Amino acid sequence: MTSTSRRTLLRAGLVAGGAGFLAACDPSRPDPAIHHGSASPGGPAISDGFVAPDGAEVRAAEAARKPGRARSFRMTATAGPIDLGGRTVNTWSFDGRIPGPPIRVSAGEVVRATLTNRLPAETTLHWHGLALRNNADGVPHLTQPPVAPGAEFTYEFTAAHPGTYWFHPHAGVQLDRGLYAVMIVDDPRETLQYDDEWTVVLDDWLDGVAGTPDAMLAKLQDGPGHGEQGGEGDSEVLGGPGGDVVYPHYLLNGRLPANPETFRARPGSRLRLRLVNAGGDTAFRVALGGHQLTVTHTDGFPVKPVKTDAVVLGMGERYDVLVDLKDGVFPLVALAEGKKGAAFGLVRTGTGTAPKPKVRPAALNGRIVGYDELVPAEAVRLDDREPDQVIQMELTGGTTSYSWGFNGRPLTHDKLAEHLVPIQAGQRIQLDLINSAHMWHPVHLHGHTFAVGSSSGPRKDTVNVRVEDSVSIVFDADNPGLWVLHCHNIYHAESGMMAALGYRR
Ligand SMILES: [Cu+2]
Repeated sequence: MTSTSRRTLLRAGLVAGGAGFLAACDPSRPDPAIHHGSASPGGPAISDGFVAPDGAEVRAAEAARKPGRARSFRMTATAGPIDLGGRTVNTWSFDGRIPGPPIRVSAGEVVRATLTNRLPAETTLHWHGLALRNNADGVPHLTQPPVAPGAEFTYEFTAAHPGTYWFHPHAGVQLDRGLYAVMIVDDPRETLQYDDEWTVVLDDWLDGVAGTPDAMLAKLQDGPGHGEQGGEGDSEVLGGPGGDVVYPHYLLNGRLPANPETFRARPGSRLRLRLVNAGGDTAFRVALGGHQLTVTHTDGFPVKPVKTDAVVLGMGERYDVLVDLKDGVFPLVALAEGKKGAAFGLVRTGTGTAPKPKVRPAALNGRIVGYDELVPAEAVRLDDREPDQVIQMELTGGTTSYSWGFNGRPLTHDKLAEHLVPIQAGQRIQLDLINSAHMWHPVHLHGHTFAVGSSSGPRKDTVNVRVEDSVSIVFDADNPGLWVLHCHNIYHAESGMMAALGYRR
């Protein structure tokens, strides 16, 4: 993500993309890539010719996952006060905790999760990164009706692939409140050797301190010029502004830097860190003072182990890293990329005075591993194959109008089913993400784990597209249904930067 050679590489990948139609970028012309269905009032649009989220093809794909033992979970989305460590805010959370109670299962097990909605708004749950059955994907008006206040909804799906995942609502800007939690899918044949494990969830925080996320969205959208709230600074890694929103706080596992979480371990032990960015508008640059990190997974999927000083996580991204711990007290710092401030935690293996939250370890300015340096583990590498279809998705919009979209078309959840981009089961698909905007975008595809750049690239479900850069992503259409492609900047997504791919029947 750091090097100019990657840009050249990816541009070459675009040119070499092969045949296939190109979506029109002129919004005034009908788009040949888009299917126009007819909306039915209140419910999802009728999408003739497309696989339904609960269709026979989806049921067959789920059966092929060989569903194992079922595990039941309950979570209640609720409004109320939460202590962030010295400061109590009124916010929305799962079961009064930030992050919410984690879910942990073994690969192949069936998750049966019942959500109770005690919020004053409709909500859903989306299981970020999982290739799951389409009608459990949690996209309102596309894969399910929204869950009304006071109502319950049960999600049931096989967790087929091991890894570090997370879940959050797919409704409005709710994920920029406290509504997020981690889901870990253990590998029954885990080969990684380590002594301890620490899951670290990073977040940018304003709710109950500087208004609400809904008020922020309204402010960003409120006419020309009002979108320019950010401007704290540029990020070399992201190629431009860090984001649109100025946050008063950054949290690590729901805690403010002044009162951090401390992970205790033995000196000489090996720690597996599972890093998750649950932020709304902030990328984080993460380093552990005095240590190198060995990246073993990104977005749940294994890579050939590679050493680095720091990693940068866009919103929605995850990295698993191994660390051989030294003797002492060490700061885990997650710098808000292109912004002011950081999330902060501590690793303690011995005696000594804890470093202060303002500390900035040298490793933050060391080597940052880029996508082009990540090589997928052999078991998850896509086979070499020419794409059957190349789809161009231009990332359009800007902070002035605060209208974002793909190919010049802003879409909201209730309009996705009317504008499906058709794909066919069995195809190798290449999506060219072309960023013409002066803003970076972490682009997330539901239901699939693509390869970044080309078939030999690392497997991921969320990819940062730098300012005025392009990235191709490649995947096999092997999970029938209707799947959202969207920016994981929640303010961009809610301002139109969403699209949906539909499997043709
Ligand atoms: Cu975006």
